[in-house]
Amino acid sequence: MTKKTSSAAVNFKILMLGSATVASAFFVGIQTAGDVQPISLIEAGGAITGDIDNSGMVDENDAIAILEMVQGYRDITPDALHRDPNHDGIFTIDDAIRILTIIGDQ
Ligand SMILES: [Ca+2]
Repeated sequence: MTKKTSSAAVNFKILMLGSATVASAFFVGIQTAGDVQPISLIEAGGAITGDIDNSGMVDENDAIAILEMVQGYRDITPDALHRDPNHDGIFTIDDAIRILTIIGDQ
């Protein structure tokens, strides 16, 4: 009788420990979700997303290049569009902001 009660208590503790583990893992997942980069800088094909001027790195010149294309001061090439930061197929100020955000985080 005593052993049965003890076994139930152990099972309850295990259940509570399991629940706490799941809850804490979920909480940690939510906390770290914001740390994930919104876009991947390097694609499998070798073209670097955001590297608009094809210099081999993403820097402020890429943001400037996008702003120039948005304003019509620079031609939009298919190669540049292939490196579109948010992959929506057009260049907007949002793309330049994404690049500046990435540079700022580094
Ligand atoms: Ca875009």
